[in-house]
Amino acid sequence: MTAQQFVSPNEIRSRFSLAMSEMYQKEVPLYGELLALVAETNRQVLSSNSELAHQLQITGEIERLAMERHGAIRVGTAEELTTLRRLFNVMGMSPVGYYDLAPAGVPVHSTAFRAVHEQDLQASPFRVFTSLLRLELIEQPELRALAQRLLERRHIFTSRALALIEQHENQGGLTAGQADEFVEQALETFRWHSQATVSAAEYQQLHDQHRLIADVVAFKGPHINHLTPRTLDIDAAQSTMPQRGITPKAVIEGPPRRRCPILLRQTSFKALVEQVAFVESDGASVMGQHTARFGEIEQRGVALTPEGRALYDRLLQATNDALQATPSEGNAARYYQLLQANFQSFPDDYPALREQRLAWFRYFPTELGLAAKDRLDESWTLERLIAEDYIRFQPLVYEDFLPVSAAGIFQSNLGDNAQAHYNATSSRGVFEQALGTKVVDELALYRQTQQRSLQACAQALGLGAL
Ligand code: OOG
Ligand code: NI
Repeated sequence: MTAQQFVSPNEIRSRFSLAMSEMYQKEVPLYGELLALVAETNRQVLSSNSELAHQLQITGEIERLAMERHGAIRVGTAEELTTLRRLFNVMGMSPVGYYDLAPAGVPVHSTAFRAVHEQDLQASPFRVFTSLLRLELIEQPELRALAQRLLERRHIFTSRALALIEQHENQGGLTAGQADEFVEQALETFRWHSQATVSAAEYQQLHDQHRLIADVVAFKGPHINHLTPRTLDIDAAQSTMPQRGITPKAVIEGPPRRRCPILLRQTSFKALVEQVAFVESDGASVMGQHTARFGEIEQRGVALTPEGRALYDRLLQATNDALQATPSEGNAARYYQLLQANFQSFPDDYPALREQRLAWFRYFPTELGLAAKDRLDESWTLERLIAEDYIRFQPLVYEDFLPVSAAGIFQSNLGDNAQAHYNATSSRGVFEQALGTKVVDELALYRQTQQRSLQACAQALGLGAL
């Protein structure tokens, strides 16, 4: 079998992402409505903001915009997480970054599975925010034991999916027929099951400990709990949600609205109350409700360097300190005011962000630069090439997540009584052990992408290095 006969991981990921979206639209029709709203908003932004349209054309983001989405799942054991890593690997997705949500009162830690190279992200930017429940944070020993028992006896992957993962590992890829089957089989893991695996009383116990625990433990598998398309104007999308019968959460997570968007802004619609059936010990079925699945939208901006990120974290913290409360419906206006005021000290134009090394960029040679190629030599610095308009730069889009925002998204879908406090220390090592590998450092990825674009410029302009 030669590599040519295998379907590329990018192709499998792109097909899987589409299949997942189609499944979720059927499961949660409101998500389809959200997609329509985002498509309409993006059309309007692109037709009215030619500068942004141009920028997205140069970086190629315009081509991936319609396929851009992330999803989220939650699993319960190391074995489930390890197997998920192998499943995502078939689609060219690696675990990037570590997110500890315990300090924010959510008993999980997480990573994001995604493609790591800009060319692969361009082919399909699909990502999955994947959380591992921290059973050790369940206080009552009997409840912890119940959760463990339930998790140990479930099988979240079909046997065909497991066989195809192994085949991929052994032969180095999947053929066309195998890839089709893989997409179909892998999807089963993420499907919603309205039949719970516990009795109504057990569900209640798990739920009372933390709603998230019931969501992870009481069902057959880690149903996809939301999907998130990328919007170019999250404020516009948020404000038109109610016109389409969608109720958004109180505040948009992340940085304030800016001319040059940074990192990631997110908002979601409230999780749906859904009918589920519990199984009693005598086999009888009892109807009940479960609330977990929702829809989300996000606006992505430029990725920040460690310095930029430190500044972001500091300003967000200052905002929350000044608010002295959790952002909510009641204090939303004041929260936004404080956020805007605090972020005044974050430069809001790309040249300043670049000069102060707060953000990552990609560099592109201009027609002018290519025409001047023969006159250039090693004495030309990057700054001079930029000053002469021989090289231009574009913001490198943030591909990851934000722990404070993620906690806000979790909380808004867990109800008001879910504010828990955990003193557990961050345990990246424990997470990596469960995952079976170290997570990739996202900052190294941005640095490499920026560096590759400089190398490509140097080559195009006949220079040694930049
Ligand atoms: C994940 C919430 C985090 C995001 O976009 O930050 C998330 C979850 O609810 O399982 O998806
Ligand atoms: Ni999300």
